[in-house]
Amino acid sequence: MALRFTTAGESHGPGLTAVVEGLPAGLELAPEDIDRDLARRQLGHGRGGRMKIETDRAEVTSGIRHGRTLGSPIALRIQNRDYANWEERMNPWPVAAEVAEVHLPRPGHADLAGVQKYGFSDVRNVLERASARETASRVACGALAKAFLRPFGISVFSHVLQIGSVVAPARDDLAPENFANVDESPVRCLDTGASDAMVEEINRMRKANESLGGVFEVRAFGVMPGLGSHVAWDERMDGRLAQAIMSIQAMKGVSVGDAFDVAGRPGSQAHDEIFWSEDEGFYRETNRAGGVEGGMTTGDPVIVRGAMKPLPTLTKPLRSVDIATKEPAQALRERTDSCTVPAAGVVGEAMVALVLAKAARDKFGGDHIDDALAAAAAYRERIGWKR
Ligand code: EPS
Repeated sequence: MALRFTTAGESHGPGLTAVVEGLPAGLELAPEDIDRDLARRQLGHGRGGRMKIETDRAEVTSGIRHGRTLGSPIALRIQNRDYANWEERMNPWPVAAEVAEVHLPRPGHADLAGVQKYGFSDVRNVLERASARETASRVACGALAKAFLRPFGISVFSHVLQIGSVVAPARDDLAPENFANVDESPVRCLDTGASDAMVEEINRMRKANESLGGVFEVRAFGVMPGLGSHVAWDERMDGRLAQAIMSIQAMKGVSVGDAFDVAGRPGSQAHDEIFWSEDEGFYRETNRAGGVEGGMTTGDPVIVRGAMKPLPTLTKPLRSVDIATKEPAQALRERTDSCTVPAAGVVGEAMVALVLAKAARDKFGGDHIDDALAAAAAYRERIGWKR
């Protein structure tokens, strides 16, 4: 069965729900596997008041028994603690109280196109689902994908490369151990100097009522060659990674490997030459391709970046129009975060893990995790992959 997942839930509704189908039976899992990533997603300098209210935990209501998957759909539920403060406004059923509608769409948000498309008079009917609160569900699903990838030797990490105008120095020497302490930086940046400058930039811009975007990078290590395929457009790994990253709220760009830099180089400096040795088998000395060639993984780390726009809820709102009166007005002003690029990196890890896990499920099959691992071992043997 193909790996797939779906999420449900509004930002201030009773809770978030996710269902992951297609993981094999017998996979070992602990509650911490999920809750650790949920907690990591809540971190990061620049979050607003909401994160003091929520302590995200996933309740598993199906698909896992005594710490092992059953092969059946895994259902997860994450409570919105803030619902206690929104019970009238977000109740699934009619309430006695008069609930004011929101009529001020924010430039950059789903608000205006959403009310037009779905025929609403209340922007809240759109913004609640468009909110990045939904990414908590994705991170929970991604934690399951990471647990599936782990016995194959695949690990997925992320770090922040840019916040606003502060750019961390580029590094091409990163290994899994370099990410051990990345969450200790308040902006999840590996460079201490840049990390401090990013925190300052957030503080400075927050005082000026501004929000900030930036760039994060996800790296997956231990990925065997041949996940994804050149044979069909929708099997291509780079296409799937791009869709997965772009589907994260507020993303405006994605790149795989050296991407936009490669576009400006001559061909001789754009590719990764191929070598072979008895010890290593096939190997490359560079990874400009970001671990994907011809829509398939190459065996080198998969490297994907996401470019995030500044959050569109501004404490000094932009010009907009009241959708009821059509009069000029300032956009909705709500409690908000000023920068969520560090959290977006954690969401990026989840999405990349889900894409790789799906491709590994497609390639190795099996109803029990041991079937899938045996198929992967036979494949490694056939292609002589030694890493
Ligand atoms: C969000 C706005 C903020 C964020 C929220 C996403 O929520 P609120 O409007 O309640 O202050 O905190 O993110 C989360 C709740 C979360 O868990 O990440 C938005 O409009 O996207």
